[in-house]
Amino acid sequence: AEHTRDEVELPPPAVDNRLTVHTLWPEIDRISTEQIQAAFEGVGGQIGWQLFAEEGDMRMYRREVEVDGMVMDPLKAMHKVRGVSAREMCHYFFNPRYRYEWETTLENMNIVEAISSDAIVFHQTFKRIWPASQRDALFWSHVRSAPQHTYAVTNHSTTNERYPANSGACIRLIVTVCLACRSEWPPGQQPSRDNITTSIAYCSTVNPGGWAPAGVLRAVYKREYPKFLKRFTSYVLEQCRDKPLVM
Ligand code: 16C
Repeated sequence: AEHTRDEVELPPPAVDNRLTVHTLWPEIDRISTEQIQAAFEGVGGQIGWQLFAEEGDMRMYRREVEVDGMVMDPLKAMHKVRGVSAREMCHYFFNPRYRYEWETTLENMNIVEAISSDAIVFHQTFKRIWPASQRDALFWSHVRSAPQHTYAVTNHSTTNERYPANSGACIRLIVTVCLACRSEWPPGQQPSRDNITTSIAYCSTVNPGGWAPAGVLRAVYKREYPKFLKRFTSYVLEQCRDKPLVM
């Protein structure tokens, strides 16, 4: 068979057995299920969600949440992209090979544990935001398929003895992120680059882990989230151009 792309590296259509025997599996399964379900729930009826960025089909909402003066605003973004599948979107978000190409907040990324084809533990350091201390994060990342032509990546903070928090120059931040994607195409047709539309729901909650000025944080948030989602979606479109659609 002819392979135009490393198909073995694409998000698998079913959970990898190596993951289901790992000690993190019960947590990964529970949190991923919750996150994917919540991702497609609207923000319409819910109190407190405010629209803060809108461009084309992209809409970003946040809820102002402070705990002991620390900003932990949850973010929810909706977008629509034509010409790429949910599986392709999640492939580029999950696979570390592409991360430096679209992730502009990243300073350094390390693979702590490659659990399976669909789960990896990462350590990342981020660019410093003046005047706060630099941040790092340690999180598992899991990609899975779900009903209705859906694929999703969930990232959630964890711990590891080899990577203790707050031991060096960095303050450890705590993150929960879900990128959930659902593909649609006209009934009675085969999906193709010309007729497929993928709806994206991106949810993120970042606890800065220690003091950072609220005003600076909200300004960074407002600038960086739209920048990320626009950059990431156009990166995937560019990568997929002239390649056969992978469902
Ligand atoms: O989901 C995204 N990326 C994934 C792969 O990297 C993964 C990452 C999650 C970590 C998100 C936390 C990022 C904190 C960055 C702090 C430094 C920003 C410096 C920028 C200045 C040039 O799931 C895409 C993530 C897009 C992140 C947008 C920025 C969010 C800022 C939230 C406030 C962070 C508090 C930092 C305290 C100083």
